Amino acid sequence: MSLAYIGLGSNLDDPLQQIRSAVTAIASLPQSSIEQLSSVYQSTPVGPSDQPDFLNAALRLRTALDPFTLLDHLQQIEDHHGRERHQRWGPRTLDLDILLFDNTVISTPRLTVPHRELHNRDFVLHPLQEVLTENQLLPNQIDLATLLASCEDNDLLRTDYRLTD
Ligand code: A4P
Ligand code: MG
Repeated sequence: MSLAYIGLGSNLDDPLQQIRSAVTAIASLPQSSIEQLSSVYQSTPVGPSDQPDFLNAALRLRTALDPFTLLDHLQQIEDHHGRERHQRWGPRTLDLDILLFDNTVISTPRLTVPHRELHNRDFVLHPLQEVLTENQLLPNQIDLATLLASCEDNDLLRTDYRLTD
């Protein structure tokens, strides 16, 4: 079994509902179970600024799937949520990123793990902090506090929204 850390983001078509529904879909993936969910955060967009604010969250998944099969499943879930791929860093109904997968490093055209923008993004690092296990390593073994101190500020706000009842 492995531990995968998944980042969730949405800024179109009722983002909270998109993220809740993605959590339900991830919870029913084969050979996998969600161990922990983060709070929901609101942030201003990175990338084109003429788009709505984002909601972001993260979760820890215990899984027997390999990283590429997990990515297949996550992309299917994105597609089922009306994801259209037009513009890099543009608006989206649902974005599911593999942030970390155990301490595995993957560098292929289809999949890069740890996620290549992880260290730059407060809207990824703060939710991730809530779901990390103690012995999980971060890129280059830098600790989370150091990463948080040096990443950009996207007016991050922790909301009271709940992902489960
Ligand atoms: N891919 C490579 N590595 C991974 C990985 N670790 N996890 C490939 C998931 N996918 C990975 O992604 C493009 C390709 O990346 C996939 O086909 C997969 O094979 P995409 O989601 O289709 O498109 P994209 O938007 O061009 O890239 P990406 O990487 O998802 O964008 P980002 O970097 O995640 O940025 N602002 C705020 N405040 N909050 C956000 O959540 N999100 C983005 C999207 C921009 N601005 C944001 C937010
Ligand atoms: Mg993505």
